[in-house]
Amino acid sequence: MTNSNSRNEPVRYEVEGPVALITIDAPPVNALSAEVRIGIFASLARAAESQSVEAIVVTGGGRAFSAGADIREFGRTPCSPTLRELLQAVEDSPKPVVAAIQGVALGGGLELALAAHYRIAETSARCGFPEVRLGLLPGAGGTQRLPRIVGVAKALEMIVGGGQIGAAEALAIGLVDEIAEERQLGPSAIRLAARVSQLGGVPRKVRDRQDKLDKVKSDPEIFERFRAANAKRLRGALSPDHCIRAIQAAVLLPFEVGMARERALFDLLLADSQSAALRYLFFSERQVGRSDADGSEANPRSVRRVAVIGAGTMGGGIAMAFANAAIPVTLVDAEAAALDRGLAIIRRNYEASAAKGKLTPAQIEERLARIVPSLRLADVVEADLVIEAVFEDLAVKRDLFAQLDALARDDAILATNTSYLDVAEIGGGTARPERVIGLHFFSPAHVMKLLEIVRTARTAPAVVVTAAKLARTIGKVGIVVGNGYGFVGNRMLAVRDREANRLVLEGASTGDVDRLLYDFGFPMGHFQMRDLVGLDVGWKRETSSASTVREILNEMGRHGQKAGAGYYDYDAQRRPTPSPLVAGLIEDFSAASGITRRPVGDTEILDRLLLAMVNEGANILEEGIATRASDVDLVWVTGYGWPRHRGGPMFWADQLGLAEVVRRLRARADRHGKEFEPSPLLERLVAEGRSLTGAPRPAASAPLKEEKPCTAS
Ligand code: TC6
Repeated sequence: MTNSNSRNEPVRYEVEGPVALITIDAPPVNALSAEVRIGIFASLARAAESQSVEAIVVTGGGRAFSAGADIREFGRTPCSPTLRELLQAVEDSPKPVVAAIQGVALGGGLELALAAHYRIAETSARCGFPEVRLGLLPGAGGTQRLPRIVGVAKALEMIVGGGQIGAAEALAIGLVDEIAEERQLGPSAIRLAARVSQLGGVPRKVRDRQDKLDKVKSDPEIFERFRAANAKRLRGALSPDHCIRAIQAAVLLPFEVGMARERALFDLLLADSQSAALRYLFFSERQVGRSDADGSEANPRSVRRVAVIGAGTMGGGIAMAFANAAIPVTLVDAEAAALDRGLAIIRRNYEASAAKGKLTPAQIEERLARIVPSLRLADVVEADLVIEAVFEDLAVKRDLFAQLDALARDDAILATNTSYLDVAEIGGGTARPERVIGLHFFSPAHVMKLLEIVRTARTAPAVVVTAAKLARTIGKVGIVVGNGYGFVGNRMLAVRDREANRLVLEGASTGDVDRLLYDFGFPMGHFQMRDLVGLDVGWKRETSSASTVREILNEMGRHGQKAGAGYYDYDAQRRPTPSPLVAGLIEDFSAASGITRRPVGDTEILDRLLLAMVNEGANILEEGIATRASDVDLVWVTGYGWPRHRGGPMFWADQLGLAEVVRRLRARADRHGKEFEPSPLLERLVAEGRSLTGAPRPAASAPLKEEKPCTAS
């Protein structure tokens, strides 16, 4: 093979016999940055000019064919060759181009493969269009070429769904032409290229294929059916809708016009705050867990076995989260009946996943085998990490920690799953306060992504780093937070709860509050969420004194969804209807509390619910309970259903403009009390002209930027 590259070039050019091999070598994921585009463009020209080269293979070095456009370049002035220009050059190449896919071909990377004339993938390769998760659409021809090759139904599923498919499926649907055995991709691709070069003539182009599109012309309702079936996914988010429109354009319009339509829709999305929010979350998630232990260089310790104390809903879910990640768990409960019940629920949960096709029967047994039940607390001795998930009571947890301290190995980490209590106090009686930490899982713990990692003033950096690494291992977004009441998530929720309760006593209805939060994009409203969690969580009959509406509801047995009644009435399918009884009860409670009810407008409701949270989030940052504004956002997006396309409360506040946030908070403080006085952090940021997240506030309609030639940096 001849090779004429200088070192560190992001694109390599080699020649083997009649085939030019163009390799993208831009770690970590071969994103199609300006330098890479320039490199591929120049290599294509070189291959075109070469007398000896008859066909071209484009492939990726390292762990990806390509993860697509360089997301960091979005929003900057685009430079030429743009991805679209590059792909045009690939497709127009007079010599056939074969895309040889290993690792992942995502977004623009898959578009590059679709512009090639042939595609071959290694057995383990994965393909997908994740743009929708960034609030975008495949804007370099993906929406026009994919339906031409795999059909409209599959294209809708892949582009609007944003998931990935494996090589076998890619072959089955015609996305790739051949599969290569592992580590045989290079030679197989070169052989394919040499073979197709023998065919002669103009290489076939995906753009010229029409058969799959014609099929849909007799079924124009396919798009409306898809919208209806995916209404939940489409709610409030712009990009899934624009993806559908672009695919529709592929069916209705000639290729070039469809391409222009795709570009126009892409440009709209790129200028919109939803995409800015989703791109911000993409990078924020990758920031999580980095240099969180006070910048310490501490090394994570290995966690080979975990013990979970308490086989209730939380303990069972936590055990599943570890078993799912192939980490063995000892599940301890003092009562045999509770342990049996917990194990039965775990089995039921796995069987439900299997019924949805997510697990095989063998996988269920494999995971169950990793959970070893025990009635003896002393069995924690084998664990590197012990997590307690018992009743939320300081005395109970302190006592348990004292026992665990005596039974667990000296180097084991003791963790509490408390959602509000002081972690330092829980572990205060142990001889190992530096190995005490909070691991606040969210219910159901095997499903919810969020894990608040609570460090006390004495938790050792190595223990924090270990928890952060473990979070990644078990597929959680592990946010390191300080040890303060309710940490980040529940502290902000408590503020929303306070305002929601005040609003309904002042004259709003529970339905008003819930409708506005739902329309904002939350999966459900505040009172519906309370009903779902259970109104009796943290409630005790002995101490209940009808001092709040919630206490009264509990005293009436209205414990929420599971009881068929809470703030709402529920039918057998757990569908809510407003309860006239509860409405009357709230009115009586207002009167008894001396509150004169009044009409409360939508703006006031939303301001009080959301701005109160923003203010509390700023206080949390000011106090150092959260390290970064993006951590506060991730807590709310991954744990509490804040709509992703709004970025999180801190990002949302930046989009409103902090000066506006402070102005509205002051106005609310005048009317509703000092709780709304702006956080000192907000005041300071406004004075300094800065934002919470570092994100600039977008112009109302960002002008499209002119393209300029790329210069390699
Ligand atoms: C598109 O293509 C649109 C085209 C139309 C244009 C008109 N760009 O996730 P990891 C970085 S839109 C820039 O930790 P993994 C990432 O930030 C794009 N950077 O690794 C991180 O950097 P850090 C459509 C990127 O193995 C590092 O790479 N494509 C990009 O867990 C490692 O990432 C996508 O949406 C990128 N495209 O997962 C794909 N991708 O170390 C997005 C990654 O400095 N990427 N980085 O923090 C992914 O889904 C995953 O990164 C992965 C690898 C599956 C490729």
